[in-house]
Amino acid sequence: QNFQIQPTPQQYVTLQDSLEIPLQVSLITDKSYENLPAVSLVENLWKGQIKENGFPIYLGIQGDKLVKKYKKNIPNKSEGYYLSIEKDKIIVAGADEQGLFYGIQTLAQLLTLPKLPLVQVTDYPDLPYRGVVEGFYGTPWSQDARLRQLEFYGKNKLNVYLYGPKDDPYHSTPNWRKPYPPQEAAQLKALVDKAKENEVIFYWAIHPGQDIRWNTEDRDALMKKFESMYELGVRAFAVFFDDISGEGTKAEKQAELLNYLDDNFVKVKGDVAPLVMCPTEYNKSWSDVKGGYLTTLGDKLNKGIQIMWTGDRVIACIDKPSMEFINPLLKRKAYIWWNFPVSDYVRDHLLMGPVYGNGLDIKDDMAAFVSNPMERAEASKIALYSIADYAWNLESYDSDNSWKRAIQDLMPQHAKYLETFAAHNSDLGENGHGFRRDESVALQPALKALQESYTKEGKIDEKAYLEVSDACQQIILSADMLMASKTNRPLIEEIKPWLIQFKLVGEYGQQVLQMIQEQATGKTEDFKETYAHAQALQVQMGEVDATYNQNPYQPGVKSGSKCLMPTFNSLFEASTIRYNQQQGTQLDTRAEYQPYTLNSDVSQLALLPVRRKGRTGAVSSSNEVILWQSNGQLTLAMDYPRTLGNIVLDLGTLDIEGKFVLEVQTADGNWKTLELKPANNKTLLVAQAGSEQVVQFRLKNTSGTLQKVYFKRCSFNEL
Ligand code: LOG
Repeated sequence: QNFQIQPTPQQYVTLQDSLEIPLQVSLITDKSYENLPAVSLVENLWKGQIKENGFPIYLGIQGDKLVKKYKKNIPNKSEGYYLSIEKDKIIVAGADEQGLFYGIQTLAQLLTLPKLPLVQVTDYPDLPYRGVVEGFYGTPWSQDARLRQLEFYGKNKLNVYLYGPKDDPYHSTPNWRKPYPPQEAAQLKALVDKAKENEVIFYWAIHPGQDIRWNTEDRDALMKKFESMYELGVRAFAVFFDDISGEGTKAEKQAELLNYLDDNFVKVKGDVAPLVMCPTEYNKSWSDVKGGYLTTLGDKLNKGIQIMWTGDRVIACIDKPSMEFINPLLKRKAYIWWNFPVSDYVRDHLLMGPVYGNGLDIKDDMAAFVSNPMERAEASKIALYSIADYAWNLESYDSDNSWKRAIQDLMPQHAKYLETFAAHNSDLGENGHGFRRDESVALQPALKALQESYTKEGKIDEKAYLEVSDACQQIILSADMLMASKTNRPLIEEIKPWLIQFKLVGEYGQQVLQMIQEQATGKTEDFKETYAHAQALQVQMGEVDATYNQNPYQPGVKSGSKCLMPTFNSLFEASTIRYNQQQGTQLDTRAEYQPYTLNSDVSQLALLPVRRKGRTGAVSSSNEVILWQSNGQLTLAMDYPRTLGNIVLDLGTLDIEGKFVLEVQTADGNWKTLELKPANNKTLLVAQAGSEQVVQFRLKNTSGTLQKVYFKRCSFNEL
């Protein structure tokens, strides 16, 4: 693959000549730059080899005498730089401190080549803010992971990191009022320092909305918390009002608080970055324009305050129409919070495919583009690399090329294997938001041809067969090689359960191929054994799914779930059916079975997947506030009448009397109401389904008005 600067520069001119990499260099720069991250970076590149008579490197910032000659070459854009590598010198001239740093980052990339090419790079970012919002539910990133991230942001020219993990108790309700204990405080301070070294603005976010009271006491508590974070070195702040209900959601009050912080904290301190806020109506599908929430924010919030936005839906790609909808309401450019590759609502999947779908023509419409990533920090880097590429230079963004470079960057020695893995671990599976990604793209035609010719006519498409067979081998090889790889262990540790599963998928594919071969050629004895082998692999895949990553939300480990597994399962079933017909046998033909079906006219619930593990059924939970319309219902139907034990619900409230009714329909067709009782001191509710066999149960809003509730749990067990 050809060498390319990351992120894709605006202008890159190469002079078709090169230079031996200078072993010793001398820095010609201003004394006052001594402590700049850019200068430390150069010093690191030539550790101990910065000498009086070395190869000259000029480092300067627009306005300096030193780079006066290049005044015209330096882009007149913040964070821009001009880098010129000449036969007898190197010039790095930044439009500002950050620009100088990025110029050196580009130089650092060129230094990985065998020889240093003579080039002139004129470069700057399309968007003023680019980066990451650690804003997901689930285990927050570890300190080590965050330190590695910040360095990665520096390398990829990302300049913001917003710290806002939902499960950090000191970020959210009720402990947002309390200062961090000493150990956590020290760790945050270390992150702030690391961010500075990488020219990343470290935003600390607070999430007070669920229990904030709009009085001076809570306002002062918030100011005090900001003050304590300021003391740790934080110079950028955000307030998130997402996923809350009640008092805290009032636009008027939110704006008042933010303006107060802006006037009495940000402006008073003088060295604090613009405030960022996440609104309660943070996407179009939930916004009630007539209700006036967004227009109130747009009108009232001080002009310098940034407002976040996730697009047309919670999970959505951003395009021109999405920006044209929101910007006029906010009376400013929206600060995009892109919910990808976040996987806190599909925790059994890894999202490692290409980043695509965002408009390439909206660089002037956004104030920022930040990504909400996966709980798995290293695995998120494939997407983050491409997001950095996109946000720097939208028009030149090429998703496939960027994806391949990202993989190369993460695991240079084993890129081929990681690419195989990532190609088949991209989609999210069924989910409540209905957001999907392409998967197994290159193999799709062969999978389809093989499946169609065999299931329809019992014929084997030889070419497709060979291609799929080869892919299975590659899958097994990749899983083994990655598992044992000595490079990038943090990544391997994160994805290990999926590597184990991935290998089984490859092995299962091989057995299924053998099944259709043996069935088609009449090797009946061989078929029986291969069938048993395939079943044994199904059992093992089930065990991996039931053993690793057992979070209570979407437990388990799915791999190749969009194309590989459905094709293999269909071939398993088709070949077993054909075999049974031929031999008069009754081998079980089912590769997998779904006994429960969900049905709902509440749009946020309608797409939630249901799963069964052992004798327990569960509807996938949801993170956000559900707008449950009057008479709206959720029904769970059984494949045949089953005896249920408990039905457990968590709507985030115990106050359901007169609002929700839970009913079961027994085998005789009658409906009866079940009593929901509080199960503990939290918000869990339990009902006994009784001893009769049940065909379905339903939960209905009988209050006559819209209810705003959470949907944290809906599970049941069979007796
Ligand atoms: C949350 C976020 C979560 C994401 C994906 C925003 C603004 N808030 O539905 O914390 O990671 O969706 O589940 C959200 O997106 N709520």
